[in-house]
Amino acid sequence: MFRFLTAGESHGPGLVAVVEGLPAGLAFDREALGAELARRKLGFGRGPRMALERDELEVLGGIRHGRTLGSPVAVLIRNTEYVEKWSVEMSPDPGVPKRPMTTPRPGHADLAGMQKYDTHDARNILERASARETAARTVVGYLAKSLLAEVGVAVLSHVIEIGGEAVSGERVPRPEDLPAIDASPVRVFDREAERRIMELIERTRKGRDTLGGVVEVVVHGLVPGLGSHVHWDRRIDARLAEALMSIQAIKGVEVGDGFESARRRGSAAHDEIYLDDASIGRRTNRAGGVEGGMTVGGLLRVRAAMKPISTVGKGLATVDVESKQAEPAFYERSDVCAVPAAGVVAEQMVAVVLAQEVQRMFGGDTVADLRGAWSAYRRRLEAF
Ligand code: EPS
Repeated sequence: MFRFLTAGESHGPGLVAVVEGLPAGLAFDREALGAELARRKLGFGRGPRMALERDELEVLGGIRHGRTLGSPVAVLIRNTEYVEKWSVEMSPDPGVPKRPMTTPRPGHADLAGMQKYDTHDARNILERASARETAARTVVGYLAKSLLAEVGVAVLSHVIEIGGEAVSGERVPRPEDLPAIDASPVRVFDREAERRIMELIERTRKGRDTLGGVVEVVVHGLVPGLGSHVHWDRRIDARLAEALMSIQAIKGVEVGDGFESARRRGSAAHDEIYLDDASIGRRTNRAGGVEGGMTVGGLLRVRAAMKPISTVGKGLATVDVESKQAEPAFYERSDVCAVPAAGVVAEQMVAVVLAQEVQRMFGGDTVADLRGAWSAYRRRLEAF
C-alpha cells in the first residue's frame, strides 16, 4: 500500500507531498494535476486568498516522461504570497515574531495546540492546522485517482446541503455529470437548490457569519471485497470514516443512509439480494456499498458534515493569553463557506483509501501487474 506525508505551513514558503509505494507506469500529467488543484479552489463563498493564491507546482522526484518510476513521488506547491507578504513573519531563520497572535480563535486548533506545544503565539499552531494543507493532499488524491482510473474506478463528489438548504432529488451523479457539478458555483447537482444556497451564502456574508454543510462522495466501478471483515482496522468503512474525519472542519461521517437508517425498521433498512438474469445483485443501495467492512461492488456512497468556518467576521469571544483579558477573536480575512471545496478534498481522501485497498488486494510493482490481477479477479467473480 502506498503511504504519504505532507509538510508545510499555510503562509510558509510552500507545501510538499511525498508519496511512497506507487506502482511504476502510472500516468502523470502536470496540467491535469493543475486542473485538480484548481477544482479545490472553486466555490462561491471562498475568501480573497483563493483569488490571490496560485498553486505553483514543481515535481521534485518519482516521475519521468509522464510516468511514475516506482520511486517516491515528491511534489512542491509554492505559496505565491510568501515572498511578498510572509517571508519575515514565517522566516525559518532565528528571530522572534513581530506580530505574535495571542488570542486563540474558538473552533480552531489554536488554544489546545498552544497549551500542548507550550507557545503563546497561535501562529505556531494555526499555520499547520489550516485547511491550506489540503492542497498537498490533492496531489496525493490525484495520484490515487490515476491508479483507480487504471482499473475503471471513478470518484466524484457533490454538495448535498449548505447551512440547512438541501438539494432535492435522489439521483446519484455519474462520472459524466462531474463537469456540470464543477460548473455550479456551489457544486450542487440541482439548479433550484443552487440559487437558494447562493442567496444564503450572500446573506451570511453580509451578516459577517459563516456556513457549514454536507458533501457526498460517490464511487463507481468498484469490485466486491475491498477492505475486510477480519480486523477492525481493515474494515473499509472504518478507514473511510477516519480519512474523511481527518479533513479540517469535518465533524460527522455517514456511510450510505447512515443516521437515517437508524430510524428505519430492519425490513426497510437493508439491500436485498436478487438474481437478475444469471448475476447476483441488489436493487437498492441503502448500505452505501459496504457490508461487513467490505465493498459489495458497484456504487459506494459516503457523506461528510462540515462545521461552519470557525473564523467568524463578528469575532467570537476569547481571551488574550498574554494579558489575560477578554478579547474578540482575531479576524483578518476568511472564507464564508468552504463546503464546495471540502467535497473535492473528500474525493481525494476517499480515493487514497480505495487506491490503497486496491493495492493491498491486487499488489503489483507495475500498473500492468495491478491490472492483470484485477482482471483475473473479475473473471473469478464472473464464474462465481
Ligand atoms: C484557511 C484560511 C484561509 C483560506 C485557507 C484556509 O486562508 P487565509 O487565512 O490565508 O486567508 O484561504 O485556504 C487556503 C489557503 C487553501 O488553499 O485552501 C484556514 O484557516 O483553514
